Amino acid sequence: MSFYEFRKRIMQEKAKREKKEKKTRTDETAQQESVVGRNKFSVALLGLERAGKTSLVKKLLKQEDIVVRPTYGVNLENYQYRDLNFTCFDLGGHQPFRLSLWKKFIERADAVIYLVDSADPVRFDESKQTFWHYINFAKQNAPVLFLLNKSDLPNSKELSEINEKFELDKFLRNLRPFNIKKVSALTGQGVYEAWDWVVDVLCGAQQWKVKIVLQY
Ligand SMILES: Nc1nc2c(ncn2[C@@H]2O[C@H](COP(=O)(O)OP(=O)(O)OP(=O)(O)O)[C@@H](O)[C@H]2O)c(=O)[nH]1
Ligand SMILES: [Mg+2]
Repeated sequence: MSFYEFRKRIMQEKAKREKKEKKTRTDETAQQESVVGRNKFSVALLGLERAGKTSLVKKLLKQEDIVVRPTYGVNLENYQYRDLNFTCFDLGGHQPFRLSLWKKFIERADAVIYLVDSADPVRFDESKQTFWHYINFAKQNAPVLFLLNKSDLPNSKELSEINEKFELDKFLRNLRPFNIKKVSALTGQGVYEAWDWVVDVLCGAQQWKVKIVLQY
């Protein structure tokens, strides 16, 4: 290959790369702008069966007296908070629902909340695989909140242990807003603080563009 042909090829590759980068930037901006100034959001709640997703939603809706049953398919619940409207996609955690439903709801969600039963270490491996598999389908900048549920139970694991087990430090290399919190959907401990974080991020979406949060 002559020097001129070589140079031409380099220039073509550079132009192609720049075009691709520009498109990615435009997509990201469009995604961010789509949440800025809105007062309606969708939030997907994920986690293996019995992690406590429905209990969390019931707690937020102050419907604790309702006996929770396993979710078949998806429950759509509307929740109003701080003058904002949320549609919660409370997804069934059993495997058939994961396979058939989760992807399409995650793709549409403005924010994702993943719950792990912090007192059930036997299922940590399965939960970890599920988490990392499905989080790939979330919108690029959608905030992800990782909740250690059932923290009221005496055998619930500590945050540092679960952080390590689930390799959540990988989010430090990620551009999406991310946070981990301990909650109990049963007692309500930490539930509103957790939700506040999601709301703060969604409302201030612009400033989160390249920010990472890891609070313990
Ligand atoms: N101790 C304790 N129990 C909880 C907590 N959250 C949920 N539970 C219990 O865990 C069980 C499962 O809760 P669900 O809310 O139905 O779990 P889910 O994730 O919605 O389960 P699927 O709908 O099957 O995916 C119920 O018996 C709840 O009462 C918690 O924070 N602490
Ligand atoms: Mg449920």
